[in-house]
Amino acid sequence: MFKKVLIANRGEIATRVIRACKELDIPTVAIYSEDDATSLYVKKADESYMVGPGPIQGYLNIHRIVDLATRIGVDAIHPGYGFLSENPKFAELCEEKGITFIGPASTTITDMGDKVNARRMMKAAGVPILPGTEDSVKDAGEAVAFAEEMGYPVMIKASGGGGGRGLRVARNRGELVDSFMTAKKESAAAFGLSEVFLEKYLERPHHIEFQILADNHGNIVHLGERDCSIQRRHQKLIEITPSLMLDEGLRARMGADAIKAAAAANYTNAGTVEFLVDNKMNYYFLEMNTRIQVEHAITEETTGIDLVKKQIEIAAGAPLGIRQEDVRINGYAMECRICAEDPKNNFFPSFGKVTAYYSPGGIGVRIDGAIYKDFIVPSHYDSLVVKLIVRGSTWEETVARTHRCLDEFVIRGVKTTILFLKKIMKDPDFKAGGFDTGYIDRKPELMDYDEYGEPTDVVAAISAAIAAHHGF
Ligand code: MV4
Repeated sequence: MFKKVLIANRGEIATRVIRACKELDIPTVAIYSEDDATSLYVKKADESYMVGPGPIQGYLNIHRIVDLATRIGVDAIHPGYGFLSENPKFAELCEEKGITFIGPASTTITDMGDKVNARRMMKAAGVPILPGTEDSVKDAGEAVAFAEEMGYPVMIKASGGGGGRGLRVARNRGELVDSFMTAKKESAAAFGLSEVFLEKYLERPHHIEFQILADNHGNIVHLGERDCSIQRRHQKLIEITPSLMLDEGLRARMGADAIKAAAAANYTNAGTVEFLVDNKMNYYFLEMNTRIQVEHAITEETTGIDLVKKQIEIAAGAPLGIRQEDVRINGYAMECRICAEDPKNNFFPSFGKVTAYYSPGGIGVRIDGAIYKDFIVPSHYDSLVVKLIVRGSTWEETVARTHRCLDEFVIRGVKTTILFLKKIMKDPDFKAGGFDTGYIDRKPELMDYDEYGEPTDVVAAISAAIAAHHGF
């Protein structure tokens, strides 16, 4: 096993990795920037080092991080999610310096990071992909020719993109010609790669992703799926497992294709195969995420498998030790991402000091977070401050329990998404499983919540007493 693991990340996921290392009895190293100096994960690690005064630069400084690791006897690095987690140059530098990158091979990251290439590899492996171009598209004329053969609407996607960046829908020739050059320019600016490709556009699909685990000895299993359709501007708000729309047959077929996808990519470690599913239950490979994801915990709750510990063990060369037939999905789990944002102000980030904090508890409740009373939510990073992960034996119980937990939550000093999430838990369409990727946009009434929360029983009782006193 590893002698010392460095976590090249911050916040919630750094804490999550430290917890896994402690259970495996592996010493940990945290890195931090100036404004994270007082963060919880920095104190929880066995050693911690400041890697940059600037907010973001330190966490992205490949050479500084690898040099530090080499100097202090670190033999493995966990990249978490975001930051360097899908940077093939970072994985490659680790490989060169003899430090184990806890993730897939740098070549796999490169292969899956290029979306045109990923489509090609999946098609060759027999995994269904959306109709689209085999190569990147050079000019608007070529784009129009493809679109008119395929039929509108089409989606223009950046080959170097992913996760919702660099996307455009074109519903006719005019829109396609207008969008094409802009898409290419934006893609060049954002990803340093101007290549774009076209796909047939699927209206209001479901986003279903399969969790896979693969070891260095050729064993691959899937741990079921997560429905991540509830998102806003490509930011996920709520994730659910298992999906309410899949039956056993479809789950088995998609799971087998997820494994096929992983095998085709020479995948090792934990990964996610994303699919779009239409309302006729056709499914298509979308992309592969070569990292641990924010929403991994719901899969841990229904399968009982600690994904981060598995990542570390796999990276150390251990066999998977799980056969597909051993994987059991128990009940339901749902994650609510609690963000320091103001939903009523276009989800504008909210930062500053947390003046009061109380987190829910009880049966089926898990809190993975990085905040506490007096914590100062820094302004430079992702606004995710705590994840509420709830397990239940049925979907109905899981929804009711999540609402109960959101009601117990107290976070003061910064605005959060808690009340908005509570509103979703009471929405009849949500409760009936009637959601796809268009859900949030279709429901402006979700913004219609009382700024100060629903009156609790106590407040209601006091109000009633006052009303009675005044003779109303
Ligand atoms: C699509 C699509 C419809 N048709 N591709 C958005 C994230 C990126 N990974 C791909 N995305 C989409 N690709 C085709 N051909 C619709 C989306 C999409 C979406 C996908 C998953 C979750 C939320 C979404 C919200 C809007 C659009």
